Amino acid sequence: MPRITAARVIVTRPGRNFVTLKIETDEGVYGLGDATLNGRELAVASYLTDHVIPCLIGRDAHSIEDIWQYLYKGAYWRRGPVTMTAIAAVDMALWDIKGKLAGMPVYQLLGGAAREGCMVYGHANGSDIAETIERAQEYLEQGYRAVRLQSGVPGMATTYGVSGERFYYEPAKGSLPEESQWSTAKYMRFVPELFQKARDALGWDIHLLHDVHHRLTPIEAGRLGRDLEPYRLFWLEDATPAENQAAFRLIRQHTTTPLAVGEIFNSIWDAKQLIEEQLIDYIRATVVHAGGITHLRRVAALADLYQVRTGCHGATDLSPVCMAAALHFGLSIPNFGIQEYMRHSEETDAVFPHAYSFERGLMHPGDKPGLGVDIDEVLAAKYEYKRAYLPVNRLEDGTMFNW
Ligand code: KDG
Ligand code: MG
Repeated sequence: MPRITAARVIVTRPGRNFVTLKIETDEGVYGLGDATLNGRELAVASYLTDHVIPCLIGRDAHSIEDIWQYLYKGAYWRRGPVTMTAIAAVDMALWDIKGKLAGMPVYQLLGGAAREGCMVYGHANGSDIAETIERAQEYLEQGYRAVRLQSGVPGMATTYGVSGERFYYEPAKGSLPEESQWSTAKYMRFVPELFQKARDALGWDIHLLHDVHHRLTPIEAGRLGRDLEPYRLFWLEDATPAENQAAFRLIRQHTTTPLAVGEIFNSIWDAKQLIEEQLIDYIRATVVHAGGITHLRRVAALADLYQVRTGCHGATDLSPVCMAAALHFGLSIPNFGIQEYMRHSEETDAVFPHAYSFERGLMHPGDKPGLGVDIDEVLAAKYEYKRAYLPVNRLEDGTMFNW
């Protein structure tokens, strides 16, 4: 039995902040887990260091399910992003260890490959429609089969998803939260034109996606979904905040545009009604924020009963360790839909050397034993943590709104 002998948290900032858990065993094998919660990183680091790690020492590293239940039920305080991110980090690291000891990539332990690779979508964003389409064309040239389109909206100083960066969007910046502004009317008028021009320029062989980022009411979302129906979106994401799962009934009554939700979910309970009532088509919960591979498999199994497919969150604030875990998971489940892939910076990739790769629009986790990701701790130590917040958002009259 491989015993856990030590565990520690590594906080580093190769381009952006990441929190990584490293668990060591008496068999000389170690595992890595991503524990990054954007804008609240140190809360998870402390949860792990001060409360979780002391309970891990001496345990059987193979007992993944038992350790998961121990941390979930044993805390008494269930769920929540900090708790579930910490549990996810332990879970990922233990799957990594099990794979290394078995001499197999994690997807083999999960049942083997159920497909050639995981279809991914990239982020095309521009200050206007022409620039957004130009970026999308670059993705097509690179072999992508799916692209998310976000464009600056005329009359709005800032828009969610739009940045100066070419292949990704990095919203966590200020040492205090930046303030952005929102106008639902301007946005709603503009988005159908973006997709109409995108279809004219890009054709119909590419999947197009769009993220509303929790900004509409259910009835507004229903109308936008209906206005976008002619352009056959792959999905409309986070159309309305989803604390009230029943709200999606209203959207569903008005549109056949497929709906995706759940990047901020941390447990199966956040999605239960959405899945059981078939109010969504894609569930976006991912490994790091939703309790690890162990818990996400439960979410996917429930979703499969209702023909809901996965579409895991994969922005740059999810480290390469999470990306690898998501690919092992996605490759092995029956109801994989798509995986978000916002490329990491060169600094991030250098700190986290990894086996996963991209080819013809699909990603594969690689065949190295475990998750196939390492951390260069010497390099990581050169990048000091710096506080960075996600922005906040206000309506034009100053009312605090959803970001
Ligand atoms: O940390 C928050 C980001 O990951 C999120 O805003 C990105 O909405 C997002 C997406 O779909 O990637
Ligand atoms: Mg999103």
